[in-house]
Amino acid sequence: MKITDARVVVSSPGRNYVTLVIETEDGITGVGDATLNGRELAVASYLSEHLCPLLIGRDARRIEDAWQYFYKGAYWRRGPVTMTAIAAIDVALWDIKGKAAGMPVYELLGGAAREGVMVYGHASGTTLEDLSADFQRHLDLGYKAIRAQAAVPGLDKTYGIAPVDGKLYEPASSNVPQEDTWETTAYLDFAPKMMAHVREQFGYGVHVLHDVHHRLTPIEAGRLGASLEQYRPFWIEDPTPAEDQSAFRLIRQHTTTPVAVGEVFNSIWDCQQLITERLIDYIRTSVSHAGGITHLRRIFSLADLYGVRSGSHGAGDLSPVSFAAALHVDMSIPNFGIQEHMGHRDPAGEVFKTSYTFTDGYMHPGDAPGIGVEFDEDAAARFPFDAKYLPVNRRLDGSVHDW
Ligand code: CS2
Ligand code: MG
Repeated sequence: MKITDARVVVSSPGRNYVTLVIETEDGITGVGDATLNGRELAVASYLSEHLCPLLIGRDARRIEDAWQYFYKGAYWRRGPVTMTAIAAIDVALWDIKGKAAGMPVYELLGGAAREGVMVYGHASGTTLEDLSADFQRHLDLGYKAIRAQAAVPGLDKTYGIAPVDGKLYEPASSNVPQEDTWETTAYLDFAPKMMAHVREQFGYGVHVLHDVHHRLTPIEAGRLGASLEQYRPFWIEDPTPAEDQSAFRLIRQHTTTPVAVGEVFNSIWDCQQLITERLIDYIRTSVSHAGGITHLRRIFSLADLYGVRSGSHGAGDLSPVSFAAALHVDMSIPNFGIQEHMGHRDPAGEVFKTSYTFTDGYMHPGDAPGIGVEFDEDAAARFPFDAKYLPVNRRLDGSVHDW
């Protein structure tokens, strides 16, 4: 099954997405998501200039060989750009294999290990009252798990607060990086109050998650975890930057609050110590930034040996293509934990025709052959790329901090 064409489509239906389209001599087409928020054109160029020419003539059925060829053949291994590009190829080839077999990809991965995939939505508010209203809205939609984020009093901008017009939160919203202000003490004093408020309002029958977004030192993260234990969060996410995997030992020494890390990871090596030392409870690596379905399954298999469960990233800047692929992986693995489901801003649905469904807090990828997403290139052409940057965070003294 020779590959006859491989092309990159950069478009902006609601936000920027980079989509790889691979065609075979049999007329079967597969798609992969190559979006890297704020650095989209780097991956688009890596694919179109360096990898797509090498795809032509390859056998589309040889997914593992392609993965090894583009990983080891790069010489310069790992990194978000390389691994997002490889991920897009990998997902597109799995899409083709499913279509050729007439089966949804999860069937090729061993079939359904569950009836549905529990997802969590994003509730937020500039005040605790607004957070409660958004939290209730997600409960009314049927979510069993909801992330809670609220503006920190005294800080003019806080991560994760959706606009009041009901649009989905989109951090990459300006054509130069927005500069946010951060003060850890104000956050550490406020976070327990926010969690207490949510539990007082909604009880303990719903999973409540919280994203710290890389902003604490390890000992501050241990203090946060300890202060939240009585409110039983499902997890605290990215409590501290994870380049230093051994730093998580300090967090474990101070709290039993579950820890989730990994959305910025792009290979098994980024999380090997975190998993094998059981320093985390959920690994958040995504199908679009960690080398595709092939590599993500390796990471989750390693995690399974150590009692670590999956909790994949699923923000709006991962396109419907990678969200669909994520659901196929989620359906098939034994150590599934939870799947982030932020949704996608209109008019993404005009470009990505999806098969996945949401019912009472659970999602299913559908049984369309492949990953179940039809990509409308003509529609994509109506939404040209619109360069946007993620924010930069500064402490009150003006020094750059983790965003
Ligand atoms: C966030 C992401 O959803 C999350 O857990 O950490 O929305 C993250 O901020 C974006 O993906 C960055 O592009
Ligand atoms: Mg996050």
